[in-house]
Amino acid sequence: MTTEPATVAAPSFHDILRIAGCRHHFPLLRQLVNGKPLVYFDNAATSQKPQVVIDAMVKYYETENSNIHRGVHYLSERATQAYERVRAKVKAFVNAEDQREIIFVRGTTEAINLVAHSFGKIHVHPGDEILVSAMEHHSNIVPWQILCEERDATLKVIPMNDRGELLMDEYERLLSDRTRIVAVTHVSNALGTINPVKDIVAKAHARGIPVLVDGAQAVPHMHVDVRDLDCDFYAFSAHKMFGPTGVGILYGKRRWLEAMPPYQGGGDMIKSVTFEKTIYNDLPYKFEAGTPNIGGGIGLGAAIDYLHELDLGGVQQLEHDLLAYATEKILTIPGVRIIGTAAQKAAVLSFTMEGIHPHDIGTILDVEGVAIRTGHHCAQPVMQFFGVPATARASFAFYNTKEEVDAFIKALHKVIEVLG
Ligand code: 7TS
Repeated sequence: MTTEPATVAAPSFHDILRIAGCRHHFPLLRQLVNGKPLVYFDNAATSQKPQVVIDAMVKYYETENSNIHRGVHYLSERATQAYERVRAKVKAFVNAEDQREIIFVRGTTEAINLVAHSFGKIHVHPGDEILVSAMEHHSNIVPWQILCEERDATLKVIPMNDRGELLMDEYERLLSDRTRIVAVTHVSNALGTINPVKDIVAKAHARGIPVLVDGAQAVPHMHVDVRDLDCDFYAFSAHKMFGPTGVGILYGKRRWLEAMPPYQGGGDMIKSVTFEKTIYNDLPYKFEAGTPNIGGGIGLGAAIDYLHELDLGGVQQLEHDLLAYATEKILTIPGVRIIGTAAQKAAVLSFTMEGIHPHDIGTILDVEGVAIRTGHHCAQPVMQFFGVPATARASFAFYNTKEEVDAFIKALHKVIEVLG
């Protein structure tokens, strides 16, 4: 399995056609918005769900709903087995070595908070340093800032160039004897940059430093192989990969997870409790306190099956073509500035239009049935770096089409007509 786009085997023309034909699996996409066919270009915020994912969750609630890991009755055992089967699917999906390395969490945000809290508690001390990149989502900045404040440690930042690519020489210079962890995004939600995470991991490991990768924007678009990347932690959310909200995954290498203290206390994460002493459960349950999002987990399992059928190599090619097409078209519009022009990009097109606030672009596009996100995308430091308060962002999924890009471009012309 490969992780970098350049090395993914080219999918056949037939595969591309087949994937493009999968659009009808998504019932939400059939609706009109403001009397116009919906163009959903806000996939980086959350993707739509195929019917099989919706059906799997409905079936779970109709036939299997029960609490897990605690009942001896029929339904509880069925629900437990179904939920644990999803863990096995996730393990295969990211090619983890061991099922115990797969922790169910609420999403990427919780996964990173878990590591910052639990890893930080034993490994980060006064004077230590934590290294993040200049293009992180707030969820991969703030948990580390909280930790630094608590532990009297320092947050260091890997800089980027004006295309939105990390400066790898600077990165190497920033790695020091005081660096306790590197936390970096695989794909930037605000810029689309695909970072060379394998190289980032190798350089950190050469100095014995572990690496957490924020995979929220990577898993819907490319094969992720945590053993190939050799990362120590990998975090992602189901809702960005065609699954439900409220569930996500923290992958962690066993040797780290074994040594880390629990993040939250409660049911399921214990072996025994007395008022004098509690014995914690084994991995992965040590990090899974309380009743989890069982129905959401079932939906995640269905989303993984769906992606497996789809073939992520083909998805990547299709989205790449769509991004190239949209980029070419948008640059014909006067006053457009693309924010994020890295050589390696995933399906994100962030832009500004001269003299027009991004929120106004979003509002007019909405009237035309086109859904994009406008604002700082929870990446305010990225906005500061590029000297803009906000951007408009179109983000694509494999079910989007060139006809939709045309509708989007037409709507942008309308923006100029109205406000330009
Ligand atoms: N990391 C990245 C790179 C993200 O893009 C997001 C969400 C998160 C972490 C947080 O994920 P969550 O599922 O825990 O919320 N990004 C976006 C976005 O770009 N627009 O809305 C949410």
